[in-house]
Amino acid sequence: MEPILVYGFPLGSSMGLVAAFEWLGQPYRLSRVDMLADMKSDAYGRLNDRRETPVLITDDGRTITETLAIARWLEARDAERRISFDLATPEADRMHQLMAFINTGFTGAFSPLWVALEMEHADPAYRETLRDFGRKAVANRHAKLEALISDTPFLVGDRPTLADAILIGVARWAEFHEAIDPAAYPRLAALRRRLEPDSAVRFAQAIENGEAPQGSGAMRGHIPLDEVIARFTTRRAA
Ligand SMILES: N[C@@H](CCC(=O)N[C@@H](CS)C(=O)NCC(=O)O)C(=O)O
Repeated sequence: MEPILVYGFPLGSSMGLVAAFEWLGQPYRLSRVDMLADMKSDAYGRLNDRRETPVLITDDGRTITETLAIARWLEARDAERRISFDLATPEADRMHQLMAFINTGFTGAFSPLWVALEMEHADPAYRETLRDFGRKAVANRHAKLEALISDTPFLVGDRPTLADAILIGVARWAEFHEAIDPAAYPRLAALRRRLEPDSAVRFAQAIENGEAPQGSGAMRGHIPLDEVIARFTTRRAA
Protein backbone atom coordinates (compact mmCIF):
# COMPACT_ATOMS: atom_id res chain seq x y z
CA MET A 1 0.00 0.00 0.00
CA GLU A 2 0.99 3.65 -0.36
CA PRO A 3 1.87 5.64 2.76
CA ILE A 4 -0.91 7.94 3.96
CA LEU A 5 -0.19 11.41 5.32
CA VAL A 6 -2.90 12.57 7.71
CA TYR A 7 -2.81 16.36 7.39
CA GLY A 8 -4.67 19.11 9.23
CA PHE A 9 -6.51 22.20 8.08
CA PRO A 10 -6.82 25.15 8.43
CA LEU A 11 -3.22 26.40 8.40
CA GLY A 12 -1.66 23.08 9.41
CA SER A 13 2.09 22.76 9.56
CA SER A 14 1.56 19.46 7.70
CA MET A 15 1.05 21.44 4.47
CA GLY A 16 4.85 21.45 4.17
CA LEU A 17 5.00 17.65 4.33
CA VAL A 18 2.49 17.45 1.47
CA ALA A 19 4.94 19.57 -0.58
CA ALA A 20 7.77 17.24 0.50
CA PHE A 21 5.83 14.18 -0.72
CA GLU A 22 5.32 15.95 -4.06
CA TRP A 23 9.03 16.78 -4.36
CA LEU A 24 9.90 13.17 -3.47
CA GLY A 25 7.65 11.94 -6.28
CA GLN A 26 6.81 8.51 -4.84
CA PRO A 27 3.17 7.34 -4.60
CA TYR A 28 1.29 8.46 -1.50
CA ARG A 29 -2.23 9.13 -0.27
CA LEU A 30 -3.70 11.79 1.98
CA SER A 31 -6.29 11.89 4.73
CA ARG A 32 -7.85 15.20 5.71
CA VAL A 33 -8.44 16.35 9.29
CA ASP A 34 -10.52 19.35 10.30
CA MET A 35 -8.38 20.40 13.27
CA LEU A 36 -11.21 22.41 14.79
CA ALA A 37 -13.60 19.46 14.83
CA ASP A 38 -12.14 16.00 14.14
CA MET A 39 -9.24 15.88 16.58
CA LYS A 40 -11.31 16.05 19.76
CA SER A 41 -12.89 12.63 19.20
CA ASP A 42 -11.86 9.50 21.09
CA ALA A 43 -11.42 7.86 17.70
CA TYR A 44 -8.79 10.43 16.66
CA GLY A 45 -7.10 9.92 20.01
CA ARG A 46 -6.41 6.34 18.99
CA LEU A 47 -4.44 7.65 16.00
CA ASN A 48 -2.54 10.29 17.97
CA ASP A 49 -3.33 10.61 21.65
CA ARG A 50 -1.75 14.08 21.70
CA ARG A 51 -4.57 15.13 19.30
CA GLU A 52 -2.24 16.67 16.74
CA THR A 53 -1.47 16.46 13.06
CA PRO A 54 0.54 15.35 11.13
CA VAL A 55 0.37 11.57 11.36
CA LEU A 56 1.92 9.20 8.84
CA ILE A 57 0.62 5.70 8.15
CA THR A 58 3.64 3.95 6.66
CA ASP A 59 3.53 1.57 3.70
CA ASP A 60 3.65 -1.35 6.17
CA GLY A 61 0.75 0.03 8.22
CA ARG A 62 2.62 1.57 11.16
CA THR A 63 1.67 4.95 12.64
CA ILE A 64 4.34 7.65 12.98
CA THR A 65 3.60 10.96 14.70
CA GLU A 66 5.82 14.06 15.04
CA THR A 67 6.96 16.08 12.03
CA LEU A 68 10.65 15.32 12.47
CA ALA A 69 10.03 11.58 12.71
CA ILE A 70 7.89 11.70 9.56
CA ALA A 71 10.60 13.75 7.81
CA ARG A 72 13.18 11.13 8.82
CA TRP A 73 10.98 8.42 7.29
CA LEU A 74 10.86 10.39 4.02
CA GLU A 75 14.61 11.00 4.11
CA ALA A 76 15.30 7.26 4.46
CA ARG A 77 13.27 6.62 1.29
CA ASP A 78 14.82 9.46 -0.70
CA ALA A 79 17.33 7.24 -2.54
CA GLU A 80 17.68 9.81 -5.33
CA ARG A 81 18.35 12.57 -2.78
CA ARG A 82 15.65 14.86 -4.14
CA ILE A 83 14.76 16.40 -0.77
CA SER A 84 17.73 15.45 1.42
CA PHE A 85 21.45 14.62 1.36
CA ASP A 86 23.67 11.65 2.08
CA LEU A 87 23.71 11.38 5.83
CA ALA A 88 27.46 11.84 6.32
CA THR A 89 27.63 15.16 4.44
CA PRO A 90 27.82 18.69 5.92
CA GLU A 91 24.65 19.52 3.96
CA ALA A 92 22.75 16.80 5.84
CA ASP A 93 23.99 18.22 9.15
CA ARG A 94 22.87 21.71 8.18
CA MET A 95 19.50 20.48 6.96
CA HIS A 96 18.87 18.72 10.27
CA GLN A 97 19.98 21.78 12.23
CA LEU A 98 17.49 23.96 10.35
CA MET A 99 14.67 21.39 10.59
CA ALA A 100 15.18 21.14 14.35
CA PHE A 101 15.28 24.92 14.82
CA ILE A 102 12.16 25.48 12.72
CA ASN A 103 10.21 22.62 14.36
CA THR A 104 11.08 23.69 17.92
CA GLY A 105 11.88 27.34 18.71
CA PHE A 106 10.46 28.88 15.53
CA THR A 107 7.18 26.93 15.59
CA GLY A 108 6.83 27.07 19.37
CA ALA A 109 7.10 30.87 19.37
CA PHE A 110 3.61 31.05 17.84
CA SER A 111 2.02 29.10 20.74
CA PRO A 112 0.95 32.15 22.82
CA LEU A 113 -0.70 33.64 19.71
CA TRP A 114 -2.70 30.44 19.06
CA VAL A 115 -3.64 30.22 22.74
CA ALA A 116 -4.81 33.86 22.78
CA LEU A 117 -6.89 33.21 19.65
CA GLU A 118 -8.56 30.13 21.11
CA MET A 119 -9.31 31.74 24.53
CA GLU A 120 -12.38 33.53 23.25
CA HIS A 121 -13.89 34.10 26.69
CA ALA A 122 -10.74 34.92 28.65
CA ASP A 123 -9.96 38.26 30.27
CA PRO A 124 -9.05 40.68 27.41
CA ALA A 125 -6.00 41.95 29.31
CA TYR A 126 -4.71 38.39 29.72
CA ARG A 127 -5.23 37.71 26.01
CA GLU A 128 -3.37 40.92 25.13
CA THR A 129 -0.48 39.88 27.39
CA LEU A 130 -0.31 36.55 25.56
CA ARG A 131 -0.39 38.32 22.19
CA ASP A 132 2.34 40.71 23.21
CA PHE A 133 4.52 37.86 24.51
CA GLY A 134 3.83 35.84 21.34
CA ARG A 135 4.68 38.69 18.96
CA LYS A 136 7.98 39.27 20.77
CA ALA A 137 8.80 35.55 20.71
CA VAL A 138 7.97 35.30 16.99
CA ALA A 139 10.12 38.37 16.21
CA ASN A 140 12.99 36.89 18.23
CA ARG A 141 12.83 33.56 16.38
CA HIS A 142 12.50 35.32 13.01
CA ALA A 143 15.68 37.26 13.73
CA LYS A 144 17.48 34.03 14.63
CA LEU A 145 16.24 32.27 11.48
CA GLU A 146 17.23 35.30 9.37
CA ALA A 147 20.77 34.97 10.75
CA LEU A 148 20.82 31.25 9.91
CA ILE A 149 19.84 31.77 6.26
CA SER A 150 22.85 31.87 3.93
CA ASP A 151 23.25 33.02 0.32
CA THR A 152 21.92 29.80 -1.22
CA PRO A 153 18.58 29.99 -3.09
CA PHE A 154 16.94 27.55 -0.66
CA LEU A 155 17.71 26.79 2.97
CA VAL A 156 20.39 24.24 2.06
CA GLY A 157 21.68 24.67 -1.48
CA ASP A 158 19.98 25.26 -4.79
CA ARG A 159 16.91 23.01 -4.43
CA PRO A 160 14.16 22.75 -1.83
CA THR A 161 14.68 20.11 0.86
CA LEU A 162 12.87 18.85 3.93
CA ALA A 163 14.03 21.97 5.78
CA ASP A 164 12.17 24.21 3.30
CA ALA A 165 9.13 21.93 3.55
CA ILE A 166 8.97 22.26 7.32
CA LEU A 167 9.44 26.02 7.06
CA ILE A 168 6.78 26.68 4.45
CA GLY A 169 3.97 25.08 6.47
CA VAL A 170 4.66 27.32 9.46
CA ALA A 171 6.10 30.59 8.07
CA ARG A 172 2.67 31.78 6.87
CA TRP A 173 1.43 31.89 10.47
CA ALA A 174 3.31 35.20 10.83
CA GLU A 175 0.89 36.92 8.43
CA PHE A 176 -2.14 35.21 9.90
CA HIS A 177 -1.29 36.56 13.36
CA GLU A 178 0.13 39.85 11.99
CA ALA A 179 3.04 39.10 14.29
CA ILE A 180 5.95 40.73 12.47
CA ASP A 181 6.83 43.05 9.60
CA PRO A 182 8.05 40.61 6.88
CA ALA A 183 10.23 43.35 5.37
CA ALA A 184 12.37 43.27 8.52
CA TYR A 185 13.58 39.77 7.52
CA PRO A 186 14.65 40.16 3.87
CA ARG A 187 16.44 36.80 3.51
CA LEU A 188 13.43 34.91 4.80
CA ALA A 189 11.11 37.02 2.63
CA ALA A 190 13.20 36.25 -0.48
CA LEU A 191 13.25 32.53 0.37
CA ARG A 192 9.48 32.50 0.74
CA ARG A 193 9.09 34.33 -2.58
CA ARG A 194 11.04 31.47 -4.19
CA LEU A 195 9.12 28.71 -2.39
CA GLU A 196 5.55 29.95 -2.64
CA PRO A 197 5.25 29.77 -6.47
CA ASP A 198 6.82 26.29 -6.52
CA SER A 199 4.39 23.79 -8.06
CA ALA A 200 4.60 21.37 -5.10
CA VAL A 201 3.94 24.15 -2.60
CA ARG A 202 1.04 25.45 -4.69
CA PHE A 203 -0.32 21.90 -4.85
CA ALA A 204 -0.06 21.53 -1.07
CA GLN A 205 -1.78 24.87 -0.51
CA ALA A 206 -4.60 23.93 -2.90
CA ILE A 207 -5.06 20.58 -1.13
CA GLU A 208 -5.29 22.41 2.19
CA ASN A 209 -7.89 24.74 0.65
CA GLY A 210 -10.01 21.69 -0.22
CA GLU A 211 -9.39 21.91 -3.97
CA ALA A 212 -8.49 19.04 -6.33
CA PRO A 213 -5.24 20.22 -7.96
CA GLN A 214 -3.39 18.28 -10.67
CA GLY A 215 -0.05 17.82 -8.90
CA SER A 216 2.82 15.56 -9.98
CA GLY A 217 0.65 12.43 -10.11
CA ALA A 218 2.33 10.93 -7.03
CA MET A 219 -0.74 11.65 -4.88
CA ARG A 220 -3.11 8.70 -5.42
CA GLY A 221 -6.15 10.16 -3.69
CA HIS A 222 -7.69 10.86 -0.32
CA ILE A 223 -8.82 8.25 2.21
CA PRO A 224 -11.55 9.38 4.65
CA LEU A 225 -10.27 9.88 8.19
CA ASP A 226 -12.84 7.40 9.60
CA GLU A 227 -11.48 4.71 7.32
CA VAL A 228 -7.87 5.44 8.33
CA ILE A 229 -8.83 5.21 11.99
CA ALA A 230 -10.79 1.99 11.48
CA ARG A 231 -8.01 0.31 9.49
CA PHE A 232 -4.90 1.47 11.31
CA THR A 233 -5.77 1.72 14.97
CA THR A 234 -6.74 -0.89 17.50
CA ARG A 235 -9.64 -0.12 19.80
CA ARG A 236 -8.49 0.06 23.42
CA ALA A 237 -10.47 -1.84 26.06
CA ALA A 238 -12.61 0.48 28.19
N1 LIG B 1 5.41 18.31 17.86
C1 LIG B 1 4.38 18.12 16.89
C2 LIG B 1 3.48 19.31 16.89
C3 LIG B 1 2.35 19.18 15.92
C4 LIG B 1 1.35 20.29 16.06
O1 LIG B 1 1.44 21.19 16.91
N2 LIG B 1 0.33 20.24 15.24
C5 LIG B 1 -0.72 21.23 15.28
C6 LIG B 1 -1.13 21.63 13.89
S1 LIG B 1 0.12 22.48 13.07
C7 LIG B 1 -1.93 20.65 15.92
O2 LIG B 1 -2.30 19.53 15.62
N3 LIG B 1 -2.56 21.42 16.79
C8 LIG B 1 -3.79 21.05 17.38
C9 LIG B 1 -3.80 21.23 18.85
O3 LIG B 1 -2.71 21.33 19.44
O4 LIG B 1 -4.89 21.25 19.39
C10 LIG B 1 5.02 17.92 15.51
O5 LIG B 1 6.07 18.48 15.26
O6 LIG B 1 4.45 17.18 14.70
